[in-house]
Amino acid sequence: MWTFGGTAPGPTLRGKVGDVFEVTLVNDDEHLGHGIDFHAGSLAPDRPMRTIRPGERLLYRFRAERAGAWLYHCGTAPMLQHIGNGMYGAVVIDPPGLGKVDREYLLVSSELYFGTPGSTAQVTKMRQITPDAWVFNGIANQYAHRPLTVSTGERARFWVVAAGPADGIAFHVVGTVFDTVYKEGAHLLKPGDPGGAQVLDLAPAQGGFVETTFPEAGHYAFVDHDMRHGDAGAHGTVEVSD
Ligand SMILES: [Cu+2]
Repeated sequence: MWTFGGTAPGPTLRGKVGDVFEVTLVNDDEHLGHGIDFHAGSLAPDRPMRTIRPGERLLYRFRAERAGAWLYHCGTAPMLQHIGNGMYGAVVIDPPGLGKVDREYLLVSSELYFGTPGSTAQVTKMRQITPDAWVFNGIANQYAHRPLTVSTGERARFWVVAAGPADGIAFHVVGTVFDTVYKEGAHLLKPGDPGGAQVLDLAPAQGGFVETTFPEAGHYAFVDHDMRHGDAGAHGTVEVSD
């Protein structure tokens, strides 16, 4: 894989509106150029998003002017391969007045492509969107094996960012109704509203969060409700106990 800092997704950045982020990118790849593109800030891409060669470094400084769950990714062409090999991550900028919750999670969804990075076989899978798995936080089924844990009646917030590079997500938690949906910088639903929601739908590079409470003890699956994805790695479990 190609990564930011050795993991896919790369490190999560968290802050509030007005925060300034300074990131130093060092390209320690022996052969390929790489770069970085933070969706969370506005600036001229020319210098900060430029591709740097092996051994080079750059300083990327941006101010988070607006709240949201933002993608960052390598901006070097072909981005299908650079993102598809793991060069993506999330920046979470809290909306002003964001309420307290008992549990908070961040799930970055993506496709996972095995094979030698950049090989014809791997790139063919990327172009045809036939990944080896669809995953949350880089690993297929990891939260089925290690469930997220919540106590009965607790409020949980799930931040979700869709890294793609090709597919979005339909995030659903079996057995729950979302009373809060925040997508791309705006609340679609708040706890006092009469309606509820079942899915947070995100196109590639979009982000948001949902909140819900778990009414009783049990095992609540969370899935990408595009079942091609949910059945192939993009599912996990919330284990709720009294
Ligand atoms: Cu790259």
